[in-house]
Amino acid sequence: MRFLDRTLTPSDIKSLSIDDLEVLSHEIREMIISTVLKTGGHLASSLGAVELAVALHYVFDSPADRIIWDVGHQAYAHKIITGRMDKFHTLRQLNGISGFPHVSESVHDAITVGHSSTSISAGLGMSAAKCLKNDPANVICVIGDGSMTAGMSFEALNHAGDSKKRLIVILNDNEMSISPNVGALSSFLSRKLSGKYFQELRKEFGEFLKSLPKIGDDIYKFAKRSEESFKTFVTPGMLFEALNFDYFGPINGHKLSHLVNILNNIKNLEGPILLHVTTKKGKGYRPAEENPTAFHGVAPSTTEKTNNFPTYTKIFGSTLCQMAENNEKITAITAAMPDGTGLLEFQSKFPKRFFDVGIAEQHAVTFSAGLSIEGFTPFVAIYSTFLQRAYDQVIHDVCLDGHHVIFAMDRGGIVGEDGPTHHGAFDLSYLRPIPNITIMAPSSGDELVRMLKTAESMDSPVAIRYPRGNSEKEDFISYDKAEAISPLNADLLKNGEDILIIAIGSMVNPAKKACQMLEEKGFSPSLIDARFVKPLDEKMICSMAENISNIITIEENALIGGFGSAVLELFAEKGIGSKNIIRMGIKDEFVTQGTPEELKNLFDLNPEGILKNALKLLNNDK
Ligand SMILES: Cc1ncc(C[n+]2csc(CCOP(=O)(O)OP(=O)(O)O)c2C)c(N)n1
Repeated sequence: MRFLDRTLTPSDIKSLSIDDLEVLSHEIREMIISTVLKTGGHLASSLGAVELAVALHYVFDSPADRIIWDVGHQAYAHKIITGRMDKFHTLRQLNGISGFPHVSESVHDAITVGHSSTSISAGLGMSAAKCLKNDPANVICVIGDGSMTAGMSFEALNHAGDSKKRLIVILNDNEMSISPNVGALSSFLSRKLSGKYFQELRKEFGEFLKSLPKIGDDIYKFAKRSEESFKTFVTPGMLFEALNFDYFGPINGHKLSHLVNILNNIKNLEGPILLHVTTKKGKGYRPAEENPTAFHGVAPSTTEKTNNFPTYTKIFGSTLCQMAENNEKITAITAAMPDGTGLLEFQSKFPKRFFDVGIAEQHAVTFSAGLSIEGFTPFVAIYSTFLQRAYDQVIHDVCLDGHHVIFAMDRGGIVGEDGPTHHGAFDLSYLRPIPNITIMAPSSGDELVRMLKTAESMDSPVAIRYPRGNSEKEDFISYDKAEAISPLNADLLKNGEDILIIAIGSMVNPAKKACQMLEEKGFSPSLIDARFVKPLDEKMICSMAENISNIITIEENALIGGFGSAVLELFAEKGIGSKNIIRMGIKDEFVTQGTPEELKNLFDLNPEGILKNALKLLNNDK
């Protein structure tokens, strides 16, 4: 009988032998591979953390002991062991289980996650609370070497070292972020792993000792002490010990016997502990081991390719390269996502003007302000959801002084299966109130090229937000042929009398289709592609709205504070008093997971939904 023939809970595995745990890990790995190749998901990271999850649940008592998975994309084995095996096939689907730990799903998910580098802060908070409650339970944070590079992790390490609270931090070191990990910390960790540097220095030191004619007691003790401090000096222990952590490792994170031993040993120690574990990303599935970046996130096997048209990401990356050929001031910045944001071509063509700063969105933004101050034109390529982390830097370091930094915001709107932590649902709302910024959203691939050119020609902060997924045709306009949009104006696509639809970005195309449907029903709609969220083309919007009483605004963004709100603010200011206005967009809730289509349907963000709302207004009018 297989262990996974029945649903497991953590208590089921406590009585197993180490050999049994090995077999269980093998079964879990098989289940992860076969399921994720169907459902899609974070395959390589989860395969690397199977033994870690098994050992943690074997040694600790979740949920009394809190196990916190940083980002949470590596926690599939944890899900399988904590009573979710029978739902595992619903991973990342509408109404299925989440791809990340989620508190509503299990008491074993200590906190809901998806964005990186939060685990040590959350864990330290829990540990401080346990201290106040005299609760002796453990708090364990599992964090990857990529996530460890973020400022937030260092802020937490700094606080943890000072507070001396009981906290176990497990550094899951596979030398990879999504792409190979970058930065000084990463080189420091891998230098130790190769061990060459240390081995060579140690050999030299030993030979030096041997060359001494006679080693007296004192010299010997001194030599021993020196070797100890020397060892600390060249190991990652140096860094963590300096922050008051007791450092253990590195140990092989796929050897269950080692993991179980060391976890049992450190379990009852006082103060902050750092256990350094080395793992292989993609472990046990050859294609993922060989290409962990490609298997970091895999698409569902059922994904129907709607078309092979270039994605907005691709159009951005390719246009930026064309731009950089002509303008040597163009620079590109990514926070550990060169692939996802479409910058690989730029990286290889213009390596000196390309900056991967690690998972450090705040730093990426202020670093770009620095580039701009020195006369460069930085394009910060970033997912909408991750720019949230750098809000203060956008306001304080870029917009306050009006620096020419361009935010190329990918994944604006609903992203799909990654769910609530990853939708770009808020950017229009959070950027709109900031003075000096121009906000654009293209309705097509060609428009994106024009907007990039427009942004290049400006001299102030700009955000261009575009959706995940494909554009609407096979090719896109080349940078040379594209004309900057000047003056900043909207596009009147249809000039009818019965209803005015004002759409932005990804919602322009569905609105076009809805207009056709309305025309087929005998109505005469107007349609504006607003292009700019800030500043609005007040002249066009107001002149149209003054003559048409039925109005719909539509956006793939939160309704609160978004594009529709901007239009209503404009109407209030100008005294335009139409009562028949419907704002369409994302309601006041966190959007769940599912395919983008399923999720857009929930909010009527499709041609049929727009038609339905339009008919509501038109029928009331009669
Ligand atoms: C704030 C934030 N920025 C970017 C990401 C995208 N992201 C998800 S996982 C990941 C790499 C994490 O690397 P590591 O912690 O080493 O884990 P591994 O996948 O190697 O196991 C990145 C950049 C994120 N989730 N959160």
